[in-house]
Amino acid sequence: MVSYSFPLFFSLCLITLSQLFSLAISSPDQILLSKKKISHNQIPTPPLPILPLPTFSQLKWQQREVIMFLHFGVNTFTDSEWGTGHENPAIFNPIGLDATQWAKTAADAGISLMILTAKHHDGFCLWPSKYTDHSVVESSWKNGHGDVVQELVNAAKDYGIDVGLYLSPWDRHDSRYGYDLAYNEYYLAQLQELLSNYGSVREIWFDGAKGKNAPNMSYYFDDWMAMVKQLQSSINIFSDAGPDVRWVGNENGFAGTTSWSTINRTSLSIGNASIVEYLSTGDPYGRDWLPAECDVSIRNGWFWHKSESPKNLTQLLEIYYNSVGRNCLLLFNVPPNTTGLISQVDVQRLKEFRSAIDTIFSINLAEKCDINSSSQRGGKNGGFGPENVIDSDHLWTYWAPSDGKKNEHWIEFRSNDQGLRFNVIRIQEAIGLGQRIKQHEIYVDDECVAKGTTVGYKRLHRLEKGVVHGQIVRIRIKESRGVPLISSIGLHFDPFWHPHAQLSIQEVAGPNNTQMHHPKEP
Ligand code: FUL
Repeated sequence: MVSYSFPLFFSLCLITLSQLFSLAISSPDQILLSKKKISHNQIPTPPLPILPLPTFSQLKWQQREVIMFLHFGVNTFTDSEWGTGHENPAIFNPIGLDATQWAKTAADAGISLMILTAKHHDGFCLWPSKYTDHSVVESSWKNGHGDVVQELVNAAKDYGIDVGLYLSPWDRHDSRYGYDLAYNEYYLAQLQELLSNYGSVREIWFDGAKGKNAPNMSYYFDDWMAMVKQLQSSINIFSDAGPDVRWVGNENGFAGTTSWSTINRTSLSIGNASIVEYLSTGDPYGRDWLPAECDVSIRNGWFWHKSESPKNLTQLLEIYYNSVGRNCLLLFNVPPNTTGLISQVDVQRLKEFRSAIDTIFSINLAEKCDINSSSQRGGKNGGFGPENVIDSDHLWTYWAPSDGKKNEHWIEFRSNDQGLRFNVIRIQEAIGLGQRIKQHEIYVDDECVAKGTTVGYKRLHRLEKGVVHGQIVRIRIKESRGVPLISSIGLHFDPFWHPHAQLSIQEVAGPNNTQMHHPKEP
């Protein structure tokens, strides 16, 4: 307890009284003025976020844009997509396997994460799991001393690439499958091996596929998820229902034109065909941040087949615009062949793909324009001006309109020389503070050339009428959750885009395309 002497107590009371008195005689205007004075001297702060928000690992994941899937295993040697589980492990013999070729191919394509099928539905393990003999140990490859997971990890490290693993829940080989306790223990034991012995793993893939005649059983998802998070702190867990990354609902590489990273996890479940539409669009009222990943193969099948060849560049670009350009990540499958290498035609196609993307996006015509906006948070020089949309930071510097303005927000680019000629518009939101934009329109010299709903991390519009030539480009945000925060805008020219030759989903997906991850049962 504090004790005061009487004179000290008396003078403290006097000071407080005189403060109260001066407050009482100052007019409301004076109070406002003194508040204003204070706010003038302060640096404008960022606006409050709008929940839900991405985690640190989800933000890192989103910035990767394109990642690589490697389907490899006994199916590669039997020319099949879904193995029976009865394959003789001796058939697995990729004599020229060179994981550095895989990593180099990825690095040359600007890919920073590779996900390997450590175990597919046939149950054959690409690492020497001590819990089964159905693995590389029983194969002819390296006389049973090989470990594909380890080779991938070593090669990826040399190229600065991260690793992810696919461990199929459905296992057609193991006799414990169908017995809840025994199989869940087996599955968890394998998860522990993969997530403890190979260093940092950035994504784990829980596939929802299961054949119609497979034994009925429950997976102990809560145990799996808890164990994964305990063993790998910066991992993202993929499944139809997250918790970190969700399936987009098809295997064509196409997201919905409306694409929210937010959704309600309580409405999702793994292997549920009735929610594919919800998975592809997400939910503006969703309470969970759970962005979508678009998995698609460079060939028709997931595994390598001699008879198949890679999709052409036009198809790959169509996929890119419809996945990365719709606020999603593109998980691109490039399957190693029976030698254990990515085929040269695929390597070549990936190179063409990367060089096309670089050609399209390396020049941003917006950089040469005068930029204006309807308003800006904190006034001129407040740090939230429209010029932030052309710097190289696509996350944490952004244009923010002032809070109070209820009207529509817009940002405008004026060419200061002979005009702008472009056919692609790129818009990116500062998603670190939540996904906000619900409706937007783009005008060139007062003519509407494109419109859409969500934006998210990245929205790409290829202009339906082809190349436009104009002086003033205005992007109008018609509706958003709170004020829109735009981190980057690009006006680009895509020499590969011919609107009349646009491909349909069927033309991109090929003949064996399936909506759910369920091909015909072998
Ligand atoms: C599906 C599987 O059935 C396919 O074989 C492939 O692995 C694909 C990525 O997921 O569910």
